[in-house]
Amino acid sequence: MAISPGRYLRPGAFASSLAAVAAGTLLAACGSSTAASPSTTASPATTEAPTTTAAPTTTIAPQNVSLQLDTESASGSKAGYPKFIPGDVTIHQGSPVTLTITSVDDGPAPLPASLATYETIQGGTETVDGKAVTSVPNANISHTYSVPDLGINVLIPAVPSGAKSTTVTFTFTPTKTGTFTWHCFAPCGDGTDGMGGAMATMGQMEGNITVS
Ligand SMILES: [Cu+2]
Repeated sequence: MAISPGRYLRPGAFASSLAAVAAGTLLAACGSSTAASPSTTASPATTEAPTTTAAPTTTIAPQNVSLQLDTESASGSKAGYPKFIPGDVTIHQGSPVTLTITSVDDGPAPLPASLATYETIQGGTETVDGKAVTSVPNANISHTYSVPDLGINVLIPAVPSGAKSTTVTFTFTPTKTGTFTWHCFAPCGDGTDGMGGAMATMGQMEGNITVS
């Protein structure tokens, strides 16, 4: 006679088995749930800004160039001074350029008769301490910022007594490209004619102006 295995199960053993199976299923379900848990480190929504590709334009904005004309270093050394800072500048053709030159030099250096052509403002409009000017008396010229190849001549008067600095603006529109030399033509350098030292040194009273 065949014996049913079930016969020999202790009372309650079958229920225990069921409980164990159920628990295993639950554990399995739990584990599987963990494993299958979707990654929640989704990258943040990348809301890209609309591409703003501006249409090409041929209009160049007005340009501002600031120059400082110092007579000594911050520590009071006069070696290498006076000079325009920076010595070299780059500008662009075809739109107005405003040079703003702030000078602290209160010493006049009138131009000699041989350089009288540089006693007049040329090639642009100038202001001195906010006032439009069309000339500066030669006796009061301290420096010039002259670019003969661009037809511009800026006059920088001596700082008035009682003032710490003078600010000159000069607005012009370069009409050709290239690298040109600017000079100061006021004899502010060394030697009997004032044309040595700073006047003969690139980076002091002469330098390059590049129009691109
Ligand atoms: Cu000078």
